[in-house]
Amino acid sequence: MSRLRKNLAGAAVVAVVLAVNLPAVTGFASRKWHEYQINRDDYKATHGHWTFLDVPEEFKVNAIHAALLRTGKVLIVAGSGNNAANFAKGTFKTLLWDPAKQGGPGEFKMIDTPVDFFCAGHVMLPDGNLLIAGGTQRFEVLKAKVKRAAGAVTVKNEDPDARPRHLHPGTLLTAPGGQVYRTLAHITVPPARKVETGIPGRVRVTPSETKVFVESVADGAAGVLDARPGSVKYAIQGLRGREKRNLYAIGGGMTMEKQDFQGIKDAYEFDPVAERYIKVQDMAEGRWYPTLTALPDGRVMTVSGLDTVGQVTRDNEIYNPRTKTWRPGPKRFFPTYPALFLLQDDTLFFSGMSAGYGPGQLELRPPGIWDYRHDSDHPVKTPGGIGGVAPDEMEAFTPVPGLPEPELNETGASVLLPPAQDQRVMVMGGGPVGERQPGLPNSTARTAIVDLGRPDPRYVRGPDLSHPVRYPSAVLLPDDTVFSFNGSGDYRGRGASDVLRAEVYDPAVNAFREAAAPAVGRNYHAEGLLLPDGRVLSMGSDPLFGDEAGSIPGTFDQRIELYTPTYLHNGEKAPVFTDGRQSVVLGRRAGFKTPDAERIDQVRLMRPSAVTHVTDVEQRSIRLDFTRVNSGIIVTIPENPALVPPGWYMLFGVTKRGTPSPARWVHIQGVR
Ligand SMILES: [Cu+2]
Repeated sequence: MSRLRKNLAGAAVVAVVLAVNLPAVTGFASRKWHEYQINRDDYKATHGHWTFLDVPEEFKVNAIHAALLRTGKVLIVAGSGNNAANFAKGTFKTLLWDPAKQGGPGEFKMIDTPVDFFCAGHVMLPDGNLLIAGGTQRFEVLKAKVKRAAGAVTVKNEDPDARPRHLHPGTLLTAPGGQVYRTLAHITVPPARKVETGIPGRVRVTPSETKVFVESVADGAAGVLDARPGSVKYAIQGLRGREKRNLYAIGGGMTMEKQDFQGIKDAYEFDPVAERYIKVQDMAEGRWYPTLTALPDGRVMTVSGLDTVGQVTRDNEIYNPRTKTWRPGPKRFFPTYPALFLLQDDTLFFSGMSAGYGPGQLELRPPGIWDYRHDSDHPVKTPGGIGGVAPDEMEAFTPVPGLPEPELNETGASVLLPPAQDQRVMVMGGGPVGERQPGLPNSTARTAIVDLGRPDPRYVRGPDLSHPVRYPSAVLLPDDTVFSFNGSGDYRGRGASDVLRAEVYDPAVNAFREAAAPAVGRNYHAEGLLLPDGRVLSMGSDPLFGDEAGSIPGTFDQRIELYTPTYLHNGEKAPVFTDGRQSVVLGRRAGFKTPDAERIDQVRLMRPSAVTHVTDVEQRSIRLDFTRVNSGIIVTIPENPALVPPGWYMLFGVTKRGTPSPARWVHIQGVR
């Protein structure tokens, strides 16, 4: 550890001690001194400054998802807000915040929310609509509350000439031993598929498969069934004749274990101009904790998530915004909310970080490069249960070695470092899979960086964060630094482990520098994003407990904070753009008017964030070549859509001292 790093870490510790561990007796004086310190101009110029956003009571929501729209407004999605009572009542919330109207009328607006988007995935589409897919079908049932044995089955139909068959919830299934189970959701079972074999008169019939979750009709252990996955054939009651022979269910054991959350198949586009959700085709799979990544042609790769029966799906799907429909994508297992970035050679990089669910074995979640266009996609047997990976599944996937502390791969942040042309991904912090793992720390200060432009990329350790944390937020800033803040030392802030931490990573010197500490500790279900005026929004936090001992349940923190980086406190007048092109095709040039051309040293094109659960695969900052002319600058947009996925971007002009202009929104269009 260099001396500089030691000093930085020391200073950060002092700041946190001041902020959180004030003894009651000296509290008042210390707080006053602290207040004075952080409000001094020279402190703001070196550390930045935090303020609270004043949110009227009726607009307070559980901020679980957030996206910056091309109108400059921020969509803050709660859905049920991780609140089972709201879920039961069907109370789903979305808040729209307009930073440009701060303190004025129309600053906040509630948006009608059609389904429970809690734990959906989201991504910007080329036209500026936000695709939001998945959400909550059913809350989890903890083991202590499980009253009846339950499990997932697959209903099969072997009849290619049958009509689609609807089965109501409550449909009864009988196991060979006589135990009876009832289905818990509506399903529609399609007919079997006929495939020509090439031999005249002979077709091969592939039964259709539809998943459904069932529970025992009998209470308690009477319904428990000990069996291997797929080994039990269940008869569906009430069927006769041909239907009875062709329609049945296959499943495994029925247990009294914890029942996981289940995902919905629903997908919507949020229109930022009409300010409403528009229903599009359902996905084939239910998804809860999926990741959506924009592809160069405007389509969206959608992976992972808990499906309609609460299992991590490996059936990925691709959304086409032109037809507003879904097609199956190549099958591949990822843990939930995987950090999956588009690289400039049109492959996808999984950083190794994820949030939430999936088996912990490292061989099932290696970081690596997925050549999704050349994935063979033939059905793969999955030894070892759900999400098992057969060897042939690795053929389109090149693992990237070298990640330090590889077992600490959950709830860490991942960013494509600025500028995106460098093709370097950094991971920060994180913890073990699940609540805790024997022999492993509950969180890490580790960072690691991989240069994906190299022939054989591997992770190398970066400078440590000032504290070990899970759930760190990481936001790209227009001056090519990364703002890293918040997080907790333990699972969901347990043991009062929130860290009032903020620091800035500068890729140019590969080091962190301390920033002003936020006032609110934030852990699970928290997020941050860059605003068009260069500030950073910070919100959400969903602690498991409300006290250090863990004796009372936690409450969601609805307070919102804003961070003003040092570059807005350095005394320099920010450059401004007064006019310019609103729409530019990839590879073309475009002029932007500014009286500050001489002072503009760098130009960045920044894709707005769509963030949840420590996962933001959208934000990226692209360096633009430019020339100065009399009345402004002329920029050149790179021509590679895998570097600049089509969509709306923020254009920032940045001075030598790092002061950004307010952003100008530019619509980057693909070549048709
Ligand atoms: Cu969650």
